[in-house]
Formats: sequence, C-alpha cells, structure tokens
Amino acid sequence: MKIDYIHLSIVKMPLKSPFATHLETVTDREAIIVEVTDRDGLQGYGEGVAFSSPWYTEETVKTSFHMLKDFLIPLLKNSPINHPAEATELFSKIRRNHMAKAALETALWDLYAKEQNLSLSSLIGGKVNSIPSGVVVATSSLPEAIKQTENYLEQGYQRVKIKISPKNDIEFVSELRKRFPSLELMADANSSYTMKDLHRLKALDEYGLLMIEQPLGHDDIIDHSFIQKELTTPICLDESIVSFEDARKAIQFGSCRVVNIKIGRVGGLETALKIHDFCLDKGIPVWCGGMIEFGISRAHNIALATLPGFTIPGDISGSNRYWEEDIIEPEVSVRNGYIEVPKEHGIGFKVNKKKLNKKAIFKEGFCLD
Ligand code: OSB
Ligand code: MG
Repeated sequence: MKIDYIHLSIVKMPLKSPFATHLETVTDREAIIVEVTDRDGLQGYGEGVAFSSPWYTEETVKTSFHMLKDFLIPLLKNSPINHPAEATELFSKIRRNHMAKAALETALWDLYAKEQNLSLSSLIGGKVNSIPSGVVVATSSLPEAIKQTENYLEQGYQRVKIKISPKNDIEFVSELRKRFPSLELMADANSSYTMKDLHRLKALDEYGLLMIEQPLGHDDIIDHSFIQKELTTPICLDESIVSFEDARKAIQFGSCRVVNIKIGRVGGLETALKIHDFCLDKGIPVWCGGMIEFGISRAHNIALATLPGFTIPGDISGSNRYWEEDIIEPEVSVRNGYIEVPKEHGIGFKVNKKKLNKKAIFKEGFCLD
C-alpha cells in the first residue's frame, strides 16, 4: 500500500433525539473521519468513534485526534505497510487508544479492499447478502420507550435493546415484556450494577431476555464469572472486552455467554476478526455493537457482521435512526428487518464530500510520501 496523503475531519451533527443512559445523555455527535489516499488516487475511509467526553471509554475526540496526528500517522509514515493487518502490530507500540487506532486501521482496510477490487465483506470472508438489524431504545421515560419500540417494530427491526439500571430495570423490562410478549428483547446495563445487586439481576431471569449486557464494572471479568453462574439469562460483555486476550479470558472464565464486538473498542478490524474467529471456535455467539455512528463506521460494521459467527442481530440500525441526513450515499436502510450488504468495492458506500465538508468543524491533512 503506497499511501500519499491522510486527511482528518472532525464532523459534528445533532441526534434526532437524545440518547440517554445512566452515564450520559448524548444530544450531539462529534466524530473523526479519516480519509487515506494512495498513489493511484484511491481513497479509503475510517471513522473514529470516541465520544466528545470520556463516559464510555477513556478516549475522547480530542485525544483520538492527538494520537492520530502525533503518533499513529507518523508511525505509518515511517513504516509503510503492505496489508492492513500489519497496522495492529505497528500500532502496538502505542498503548491502548483503541478508537484512534481503529479509525486509521479501518480506513486502511477500506482502501486495501478497493485496491484489490473487492468488497470489504468478501475480503474478510463474509458470505451473506444481507444482515438482520437491531435497534437501541435509550430513554429514561417508559412511555417514550414503549412508543419508540412500537415505532421501530413497525419499521421492521428484528430485535430491541433497552438501557437499564437498578433504578428502572424491573419497571421497564416487565412492562415491555407485557406489551410485546414475543419481542426479541435485551437489556444493556452499561456497568450500573454491583455484586450487591445480584437479586435484581436474578429477578430479571423470568422475562426471557436474550441477554443482559455489561451489568458489572466496565473493566471487570472476574465478578461477571460469579454472577453468570447464578443467572439463567446469558451475560454479554461489551466494555470489559477491549482486546483479544480479554475475550479469551472472559470465555475461559465463563464470565459471559455472548460477546458484543465493536471494532473501535478493540482497536481495529484485525482484532475484531480474531475475536470473532475465537468465539466461533468456542461456540460463543457474537453480535456487532454500535457507537451512535455515522455511515462510514456503520458500513464497516455491516461488513464485519457478514461473518458466520454473527448469529444475533447487532446494534446496526439504519442511518435514519439517528440522523436527518448521513454523510454516505446511499444511506444505510433497513428493509423488512434486514440491511442489504453492498457489492461495490471497499465499504461499498460513497462518502458525500460536500456533506462531509458542510458538517466538518475542523480539518487537517498530512503528506506521507
Ligand atoms: O453500550 O452498547 C453500548 C452507544 C454508545 C455507547 C455505548 C453503547 C451504545 C449503544 C449502541 O447502546 C447504540 C447504537 O449505536 O445504536
Ligand atoms: Mg453496551
């Protein structure tokens, strides 16, 4: 890969409606768009999914930008690579900062697929033409949660995830279950419970949730293994798994029965693929998590979710779930509960540069040759 130029833009857009968890309410989304251009003028795109403040992980848009500008891009400039899979090893000289690494690494994957005249999905071994789509309802109001759920089911979504904490869990889960008896329903706690709340988690067993996501500490693997033994509902880990080693340990300890894979959280597509392969081998179902993302990251998620271990609908919703207009063309759309996998090369969606520029609040370019 002969990279000539890398361009970073920070884009900012308001969400259609606030996204509320017990940790933070997101109303505006900032993200870094990475554009890599090779010697032949082909371009690959990645999206940095860190938030404006460090509520979900320790990274922010600003720390990601700093890592890209001052460390990751210079590393790539000094050590050119032939395949995107080499980026993980190269970037391992920098501790953590996974979302910054993934932003650049995924752009390299998109570019490489385009150089090979392949869709990203087929490059990584995806087989299916469409993927099932799930959606997240994130509001602190129960009537609003019911309304949104009805609305998303009308749009065809196959699975609904709600956000819970010890403050609203039984109330939300029991009411939604009563109203939607056959709904594929799951709940994400984003680390709002402690070991003392085991009775609350046990009480949720009777509602037939697909899984409970990340009940305990954001960096815990040990305590989850104790509570998983006490629950019939499968635990899914999100925040706790930031590396291949975390996934291996969580599965070997029995800390979860399902894994949420997010490319940004684990530092890139290469590691996401390794975690997928390991889980498939161990019979652990995986699904693709979401980060309230724009179309570029959404497109990378679609490609990832075409792999055989992704047996549960992910948090990959249509562009219109969050945005009045997305920065890609066509937008991601959900039809009869499925998203069609594009056949075009790379991520398979065009970036609308006019829209990207209109939404950009900061830009900087870097020459590599
Ligand atoms: O915990 O899965 C999470 C969004 C931002 C940060 C963390 C999480 C989420 C979601 C997915 O729940 C939302 C989406 O992208 O649709
Ligand atoms: Mg989660």
